[in-house]
Amino acid sequence: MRIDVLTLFPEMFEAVFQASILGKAREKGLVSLGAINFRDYAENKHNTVDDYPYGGGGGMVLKPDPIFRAVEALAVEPEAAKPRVILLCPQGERYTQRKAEELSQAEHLVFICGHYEGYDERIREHLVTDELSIGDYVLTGGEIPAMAIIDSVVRLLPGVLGNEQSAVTDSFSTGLLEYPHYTRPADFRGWTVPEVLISGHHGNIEKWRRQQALARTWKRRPDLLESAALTKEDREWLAKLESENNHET
Ligand code: 4FV
Repeated sequence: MRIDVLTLFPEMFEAVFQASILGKAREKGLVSLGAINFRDYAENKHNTVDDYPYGGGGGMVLKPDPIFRAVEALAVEPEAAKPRVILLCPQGERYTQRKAEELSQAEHLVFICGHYEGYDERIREHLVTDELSIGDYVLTGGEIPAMAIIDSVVRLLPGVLGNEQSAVTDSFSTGLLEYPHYTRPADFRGWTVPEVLISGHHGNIEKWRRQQALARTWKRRPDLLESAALTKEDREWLAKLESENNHET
């Protein structure tokens, strides 16, 4: 997979693209990661990439020409699939694990990171394929959202995570929140690890983990249960949780 980021602060991506999982994925050749300063594609006297809005009003608007030139300069091989061009903004589609799984199938992703009140609409209409938001809050720029999305997509690529299974059982990948994890020591300050996890009985361990994931999801994110794939056993366990909860209240 090829990923390019259009930004005014390419230096923000240097450490992120070299460290940890992303760095190893690059070294293994599983992904290529590039950060391009789209100011280099501003061909006006002062190299400006933003301008005042037509119609007046506060804030500056990202100009279309530097962005179009930067994307067109990515020199994608003619036979390569056209890239997904992703604009980061609060008005975008709310980013989820399902979207991460969808994007992980793409050959080429291009992220546009702005720092402005707005983006010239012609960028949205004629260049962008996806507008994404990482949450209902306003950041100073699209760089951190781009890093979050790139991180969540690259970890799903085959060969990136040492144990690919862990991506499958992550929170949200199963449609549920993740079950609790424990590691050595078995007794830490008197707080002990659940017996079942030390029993060596894999069937019981799997059942306990599923029940814990259901309970945690039921308590913290019941909305996820509406779309999760639940078995008859899952539903029986949830009904038990409900009845116990009703007796307590
Ligand atoms: C954002 C978000 C976000 C708004 C102004 C960048 C900033 C500036 N992007 N999810 N929340 N973007 O706040 O994706 O253009």
